Amino acid sequence: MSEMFKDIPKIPYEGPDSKNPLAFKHYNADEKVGDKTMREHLRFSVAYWHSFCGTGADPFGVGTMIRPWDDIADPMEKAKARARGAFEFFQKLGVDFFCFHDRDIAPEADTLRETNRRLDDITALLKELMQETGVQLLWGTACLFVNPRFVHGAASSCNADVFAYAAAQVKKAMEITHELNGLGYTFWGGREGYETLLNTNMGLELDNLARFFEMAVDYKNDLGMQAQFYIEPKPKEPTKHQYDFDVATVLGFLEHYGLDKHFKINVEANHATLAAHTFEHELRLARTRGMLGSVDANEGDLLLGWDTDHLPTDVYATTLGMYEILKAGGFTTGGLNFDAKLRRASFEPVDLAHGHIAGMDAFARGLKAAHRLIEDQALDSFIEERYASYTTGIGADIVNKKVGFKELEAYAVENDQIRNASGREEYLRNILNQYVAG
Ligand code: XLS
Ligand code: CA
Ligand code: CA
Repeated sequence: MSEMFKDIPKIPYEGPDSKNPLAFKHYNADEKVGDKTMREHLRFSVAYWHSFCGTGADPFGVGTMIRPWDDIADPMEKAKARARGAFEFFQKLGVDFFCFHDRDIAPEADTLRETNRRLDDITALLKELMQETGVQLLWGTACLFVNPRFVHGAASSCNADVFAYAAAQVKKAMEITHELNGLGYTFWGGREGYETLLNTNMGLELDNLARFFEMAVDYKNDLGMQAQFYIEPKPKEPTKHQYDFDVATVLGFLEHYGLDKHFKINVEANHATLAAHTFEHELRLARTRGMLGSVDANEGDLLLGWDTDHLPTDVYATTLGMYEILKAGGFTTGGLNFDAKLRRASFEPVDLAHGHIAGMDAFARGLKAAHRLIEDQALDSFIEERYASYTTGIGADIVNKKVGFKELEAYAVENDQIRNASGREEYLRNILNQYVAG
């Protein structure tokens, strides 16, 4: 097979002193951190849509990205060349996983039947490429938001024909994910939300969304599919109010409809900040409830109010993110999927390498720092001490549900001269700085 990304060599690990821009300074795949290698901890994945389908278009201008398959006119030949290019890139970068939407891998045709036939063709090619390279599918998903039929949403559309079409599309996307031994299947809300309550039956839309997920769970059982289902929260964009607003909202939804045992959460860093949370807040809440499944590794620009999907470079965020992931026991089916794109002005193929090297090095540094924070109990011992009042006396009685308001009142009147200890945030930030600096 002829080389497509000629400007991108195989990316080696050269260590922190290297000046080679096309080398890792921190991500050393086979180096152990604790009892696992970096490769095993981090489980990097490249997002097909941004890296191989993204054009760089924005509301003010057309696409800018230069890709090796640009001049191929036939859409299926182009899709096949793109697939070969994608696997060349995965191998040069040394990642073990990728993720896709159905419409990223195969272009939509005029009929659903023909679209599905095209998907089968490309799925066969992906299967070969996966066997040749050993690269695995972290998760698959369906694009239920680009085509104008989804203008009012998919499972939450006011139009039952659209609900049916979306079901057919997800059924097929699940089948190809299963065929490719995908480790997961993600539901991101797409246009499942609303613009104005003036035209919206919120109760019916939420019930329908739950019905859609129930059908997906049933079909997963029919297929004998093992993949983990994920829901990916996002608060806004494209709709003003997305139903899967944040982790807390998704947990409430899943628990209300009795669906929680069938799903885990795919936390995206940029969606966390759009919801006015930190990345680590969303991860902490998901892990506290045993629902942390996978991560879309990117970062937003906090000066902008939209989903900019930058390749991540903020080592504080990767450290605090990896801290939560390690505390959750690490990934099982999930991984770190770079759902991230190049800036419009970074249009050369080699920029794909620079962006992913930056992301992988940032997470490698985060992993090492988080591992040391945990090993040294640098934060844990402080937190343990801070809550010590709940381990004995009245605190233990509260935790063990031995007391109610009457007993607590009797206690409080005898103990009303309260002394609190400092929260020492600045002291803790100093510690974090030390660990991030390595
Ligand atoms: C969009 C989402 C999307 C999902 C997959 O904002 O991040 O890319 O991850 O549909
Ligand atoms: Ca995402
Ligand atoms: Ca995003």
